[in-house]
Amino acid sequence: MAALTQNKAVLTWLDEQVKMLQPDEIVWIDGSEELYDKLRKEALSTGEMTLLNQEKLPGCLLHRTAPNDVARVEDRTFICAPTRKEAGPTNNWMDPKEMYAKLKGLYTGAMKGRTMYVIPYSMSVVGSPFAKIGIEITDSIYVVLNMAIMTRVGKNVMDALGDSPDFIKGIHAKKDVNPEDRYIVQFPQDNTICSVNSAYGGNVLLGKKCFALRIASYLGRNEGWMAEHMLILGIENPNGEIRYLTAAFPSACGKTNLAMLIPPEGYKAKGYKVWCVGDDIAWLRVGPDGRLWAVNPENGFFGVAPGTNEGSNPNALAATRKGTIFTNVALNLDDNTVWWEKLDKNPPVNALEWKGEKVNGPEYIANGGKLAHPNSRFTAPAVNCPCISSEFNNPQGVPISAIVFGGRRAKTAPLVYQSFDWNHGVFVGSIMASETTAAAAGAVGVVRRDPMAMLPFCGYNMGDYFGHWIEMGKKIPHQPKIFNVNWFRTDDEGNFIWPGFGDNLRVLEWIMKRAFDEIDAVETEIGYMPKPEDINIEGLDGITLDTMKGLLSVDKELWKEDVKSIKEFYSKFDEFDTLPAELKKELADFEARLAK
Ligand code: GTP
Ligand code: SPV
Ligand code: MN
Repeated sequence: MAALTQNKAVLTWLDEQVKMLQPDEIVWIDGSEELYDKLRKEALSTGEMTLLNQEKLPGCLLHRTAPNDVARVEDRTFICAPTRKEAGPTNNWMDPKEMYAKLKGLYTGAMKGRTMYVIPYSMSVVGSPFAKIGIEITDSIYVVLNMAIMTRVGKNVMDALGDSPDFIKGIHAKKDVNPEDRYIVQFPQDNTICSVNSAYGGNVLLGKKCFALRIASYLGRNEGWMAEHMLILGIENPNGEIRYLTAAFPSACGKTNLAMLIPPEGYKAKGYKVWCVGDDIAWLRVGPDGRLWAVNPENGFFGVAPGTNEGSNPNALAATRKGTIFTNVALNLDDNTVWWEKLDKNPPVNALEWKGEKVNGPEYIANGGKLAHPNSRFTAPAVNCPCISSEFNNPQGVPISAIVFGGRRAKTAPLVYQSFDWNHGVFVGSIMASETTAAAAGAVGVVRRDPMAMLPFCGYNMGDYFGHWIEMGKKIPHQPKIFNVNWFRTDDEGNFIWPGFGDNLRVLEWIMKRAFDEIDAVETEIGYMPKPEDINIEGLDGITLDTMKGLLSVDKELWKEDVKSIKEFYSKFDEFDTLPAELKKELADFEARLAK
């Protein structure tokens, strides 16, 4: 098949890869519906995908990954910078030469008897000055069809690249999905990503975490911008004014849900609306007006399916009703639709669970089984989302008034607090902690430090990353205010106290009022906090002023314990001495406030 470009750098790189991978055939993905149709048919004929009910779910497909290949694999993810110092103490590192040699062994002949697909894609609007171009080669139709939803793919991307050698190289070979030889490797200095022996989302859709966070965070540091694991949303108030915020929560901690939230009845009645610009990744730059501006580099949502329903997130559910690929959810054999935990109260009786085994749904669940994998996902086009922002395709992005950090903490962290200033906000982000989730392989529910929700996604030394945050603060004349939230505080029985989901708007309202200096606050050891009566609880069942006092309480003893664990985490950065002095000072000041 004819190449979609005459670009020498591209063609030379491809030639090398073809020699190594030895595919039978090469197919350029030109972005045409015709080609996607052909690939869909092929994937259906081989059983790689299942066609769903085309009346209820037009254009929707189901895919199952190997049972050992259902989440990101952090222990097999590497940042291969020239030195270990550049990768830093929180990333796996291997000497690039050694890693390239290992990968060459795994890649050689890996596409024999297979087709190599070449996917030219743009992160952010094609041709925008802030967009970045990548080319992913893969032997998986699943990857092609997912990339077509998640990014902007096609010949126009190659046209936008022209003769430039400035593109991110991505190689993915599925091989036999052997977990022992699975590697997800970033070479930030070479603009290169290599993935092998996986066929699961975050490991293989290379535009997402590998490029738009790991490589982009490195580029952002060099070029003076930021790539963050953040949703972007706009809150339209009854005057029609829209104020934007970004929020960084770790994987499976509520970004997609917050980004698409539906205002509670009382707010709706007053005319509040929420607009989604992005649900996972934000690229942030200082605009000519001195504000921080954010774009979402993606074009779709790779969202967690379980828990998504008419009550929790009707917008996400609506987004999945057409043109969506479902991964590792259950199949309802009676009507050929999909099901996952908490979709509704009627698990299909006649079902294939996520691994493809035929089961009686209600019985299977009664015996402790899960019909869908906890990290099962939907890949849905952003345009499907009923609350997609009119600014979604604006290459300049949207101006950000508040940055929100948050995680899953059963105790310690209150519902919301505000940092004293930018540097204190960077400190608040750097000490983020959260219970681990099914989004990555490994134990679930263990509290770990996950600064800025970037622990698995920072493409360089995280101490230097903190330094970059401090430096960015100096370059933003009109800084957003920085906050921390926790939707996940539990009572003595382990139930979430705060209702969450749409009702989180009640907290965002306070955040925006603070961002625009429209309300005062209480100064505490950890930061500024709302007066309990300043969070609107009108129309909330079972939440009283006392509940709010509890949710907003600061337990100094718990925070003193937390300081011990913060120190332990910070001490990781001693080895290369990259923790900024500003953060050391913030920690000392915090300790002093707690000791008072
Ligand atoms: P990634 O795509 O992995 O980055 O996840 P995410 O941060 O977008 O998380 P998502 O919104 O998909 O939510 C993950 C899980 O948290 C789902 O099971 C949700 O139902 C649950 N969740 C989201 N928001 C809330 C909330 O406000 N309260 C509670 N209790 N649970 C929530
Ligand atoms: C996450 O784990 O944060 C995700 C899903 O958004 S993945 O694409 O697998 O990274
Ligand atoms: Mn994510």
